[in-house]
Amino acid sequence: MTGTGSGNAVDFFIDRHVRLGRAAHSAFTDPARSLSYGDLAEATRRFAAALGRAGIRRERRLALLLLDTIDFPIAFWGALRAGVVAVPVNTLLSHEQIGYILSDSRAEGLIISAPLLPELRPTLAALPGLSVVVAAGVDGGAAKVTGAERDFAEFVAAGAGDDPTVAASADEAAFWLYSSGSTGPPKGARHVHGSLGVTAGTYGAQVLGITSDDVVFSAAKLFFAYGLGNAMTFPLSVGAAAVLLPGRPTADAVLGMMRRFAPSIFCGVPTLYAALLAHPELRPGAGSPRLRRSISAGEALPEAIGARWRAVVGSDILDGIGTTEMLHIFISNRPERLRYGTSGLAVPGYEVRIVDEAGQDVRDGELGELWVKGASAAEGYWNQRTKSRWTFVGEWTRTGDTYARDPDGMYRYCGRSDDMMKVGGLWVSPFEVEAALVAHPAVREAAVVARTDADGLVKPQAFVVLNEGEATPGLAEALKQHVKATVGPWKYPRWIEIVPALPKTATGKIQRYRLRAKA
Ligand code: 3UK
Repeated sequence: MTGTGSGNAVDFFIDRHVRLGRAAHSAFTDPARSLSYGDLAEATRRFAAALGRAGIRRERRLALLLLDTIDFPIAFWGALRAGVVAVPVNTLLSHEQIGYILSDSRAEGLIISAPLLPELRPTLAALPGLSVVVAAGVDGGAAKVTGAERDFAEFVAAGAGDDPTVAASADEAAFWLYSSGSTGPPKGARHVHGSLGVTAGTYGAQVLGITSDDVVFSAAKLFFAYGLGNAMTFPLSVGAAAVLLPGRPTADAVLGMMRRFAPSIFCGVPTLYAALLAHPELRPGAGSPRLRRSISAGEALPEAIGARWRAVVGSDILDGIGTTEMLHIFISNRPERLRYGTSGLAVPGYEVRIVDEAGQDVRDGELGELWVKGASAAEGYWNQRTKSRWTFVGEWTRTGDTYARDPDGMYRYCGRSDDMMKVGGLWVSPFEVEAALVAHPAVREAAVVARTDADGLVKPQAFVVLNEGEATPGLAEALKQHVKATVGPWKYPRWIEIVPALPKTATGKIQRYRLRAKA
């Protein structure tokens, strides 16, 4: 897939377009600024050179805690150009979790959106290995920096000079993406340069059918494997453009983007599609006269949402399943082969199996764990050998998802084989929410289970046992705020039921199945 033989992904995704005379074509636009392919080639060269001057060498880690603006692709592809490993971090995580990821990855540098910096300074001060902090103003204005911190525009400008592009191998580490599990800290999945081209050649080319005329808008953020593929890998693979939204993807903000930039491809998660369908101003094309494809991933798309979207917006939503470990989507619906309520068929380039506990393929209609094989799989998790050996089994990757194959061959999601849930496309561990609830002085015990809301989407529900005399009005609201503030805004229990005791087994284990039945 490469043009000149360099396995460095920047050659195929950026420099090739400049060689082919597309330097003036638009690559990225955010509400404040835009970047052509030529600008991107130049800015990533300067950024890569600036990393070298700042002492960040090949194979070392550079964390990105960035809102979606044109600075994200500059930092991400600039790092790859230099052979530095980019580590995009979820900006919604708690400071504690961000601190963990920076420390676990041994990040030597951090590129951070300026609005996120003031609150994070105490966390950063406790990381002795972090030597370079660069703050990026969201609209390109200079960031307020103190001490050794640098401003992004100034950092990039200082990187003029020789071409810093390294002739990386396609098998060389390019970026890590952290993913959380039901137990233990988040794990950094290590991805190589070549995997980007693999996802572009499979899902990007064959399911999206993306061409240079497309304009992509992904409400799912670039720090997420889903957003990274949607709004960087796929458009850059064909010389197309992406539009970026730095703020929260509320239904209002998303419709505003659709009207202003008229994207042809829209990428969302089921919760957002439900919010858009509830918006009084949703119209055919969802505001964009050019809309030709809508895709969904992150959690299962309820059948009713797909059917309502088709009726109101006038085109289908293609649901597909991807994972951080596989980088992007490997089972998907396609325009010519779609059935709502299923994830579709294997994307060409991937093989899937549904296996029982003995590792044998199950028959059609029977439940088993979904395994997947494809060239975009991560190399393993950083410094987590036991979890790596469990997940990456030779050429196969275990998903932890329970699936069945329908008689027509379509793959149907049937839940997780662990206790994890996806809420708005983001992971929630019930144990983490329980721990946050119990840390509140009013709560003695808590149990959290998944409950399906009126749209068919999963949200956490909590059952709590209170300490003596703590049942005050407004407590449920206070507990929700407490969970939002301590573990993440999307993780709070949407329903809180106060119970005198939790159902338990003789050995004292919470009987979650009884709570699930109640929910
Ligand atoms: C669940 C789905 C049912 C499933 C992702 C697109 O979500 C992504 O990656 P994560 O590592 O989570 C993976 C897990 O999420 N899931 C994702 N999509 C679906 N369940 N239907 C779906 N369509 O449990 C899976 O194991 O956060 C999505 C592209 C790249 C990605 N990394």
